[in-house]
Amino acid sequence: MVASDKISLTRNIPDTRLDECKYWHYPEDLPTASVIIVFHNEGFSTLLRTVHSVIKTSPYRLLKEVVLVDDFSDKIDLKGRLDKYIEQFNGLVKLYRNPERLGLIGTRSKGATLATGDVIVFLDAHCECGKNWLVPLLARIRQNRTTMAVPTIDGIDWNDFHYSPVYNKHSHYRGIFEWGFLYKESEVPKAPTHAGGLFAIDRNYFIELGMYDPGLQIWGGENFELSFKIWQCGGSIVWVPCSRVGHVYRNHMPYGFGKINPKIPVILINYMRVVEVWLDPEFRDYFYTREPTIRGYPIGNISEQLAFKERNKCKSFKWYMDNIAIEVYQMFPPPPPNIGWGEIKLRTESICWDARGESAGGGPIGSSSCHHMGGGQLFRFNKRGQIGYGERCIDKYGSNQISIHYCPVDPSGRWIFEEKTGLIKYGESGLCARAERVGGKLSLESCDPSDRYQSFEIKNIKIW
Ligand SMILES: [Mn+2]
Repeated sequence: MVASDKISLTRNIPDTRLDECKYWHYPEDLPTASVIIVFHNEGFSTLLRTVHSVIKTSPYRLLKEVVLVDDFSDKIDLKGRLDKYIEQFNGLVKLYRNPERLGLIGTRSKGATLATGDVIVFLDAHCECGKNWLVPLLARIRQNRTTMAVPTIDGIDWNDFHYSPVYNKHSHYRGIFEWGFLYKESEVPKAPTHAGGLFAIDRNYFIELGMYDPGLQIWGGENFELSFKIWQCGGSIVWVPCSRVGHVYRNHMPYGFGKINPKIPVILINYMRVVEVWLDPEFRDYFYTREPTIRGYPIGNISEQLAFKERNKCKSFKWYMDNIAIEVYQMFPPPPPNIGWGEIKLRTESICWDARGESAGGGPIGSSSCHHMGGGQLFRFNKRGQIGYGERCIDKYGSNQISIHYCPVDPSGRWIFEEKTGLIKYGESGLCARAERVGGKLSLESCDPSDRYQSFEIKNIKIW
């Protein structure tokens, strides 16, 4: 915030568009737009810089209003000072406040019902809009009202607010996903998903879609829900290269989960709702192979969502994979089933493999007392010899250590679990994993079935 506070609320940012964007002609009779900005304890200057930037870069006749919806912030400058500040906009900027915490997703849906423009444009509360960013989005929606139009996002540095493109200027990208539903991107043509924060959509179409599933809590997964729903039920998503919006990428998530504190992360509950509604059964398994601990967790009532799908004769997830998200299979092949998941534990002692806070490219992992809570002690051993840890994989490190690596595209590995002896062999190298009883060491040593520190079991854990 110190950096943001020092920078003008009406600064100019670089024009990062392709040259051709400067010469495109757009129709005159475009729909009007309501820009909706939802926030919770946002910085005063980042929020107001977003507002100023929207107004400064949008044609006056097309910008119906800027709708600010405060999701129950408690920061003092977002109270009276904010009300006072927006008076200068003479009613163009409207401010609504939730009487209690509703979450980002619910608040966005609420913003859509409060808006009065033909098109709603959702922006995060820490954005700056590029030159003529709004018109190319509205033009795509004018052409087809069931198209969601997504601007191309530039980066604003959290530390010094430096503005720079994040995408290669002459390449075009699109949003996809991996099987744990971590959001990913790949190069164009049409866009199977969107990152979630910034997009334009016809307001009535969004309402016809039932907006976001009201069972999704706080934030997370809503971009997939809306993407799958749009594509499977006859709409489309396009990324618009001539529309550029800068977004502050932060190294932390200021939008916390408030009082809700279930036994598994809220995001995973949201993902489960999306999986159970929009994925065909065989695809659901891929997700639960990646997130085995949550299978069966109660996700509330989804009958409304299923009825919507039925009523609108929405297409199958297989259709979506075969026609829209075509590169997901190549970039993230379906994970083979796990032969075991949970903690990798010595048979004779409560000592478990432990990632110890390491990540891909970091130092060796080790072992520590089993805590049965997952986290750094949660691994998946698949049928094709790969040991997974979150979206990463476990492999050899140096001559005889073990560490976390980026997974190869092919979901296979060199590990062999020998059920009878409990040995975890590293291919045909003659090396096996060995956990020391003390000192937290985990290494690869010459296989010795009589060494009880080489004899493991893979034991399911129950986290809820
Ligand atoms: Mn953001």
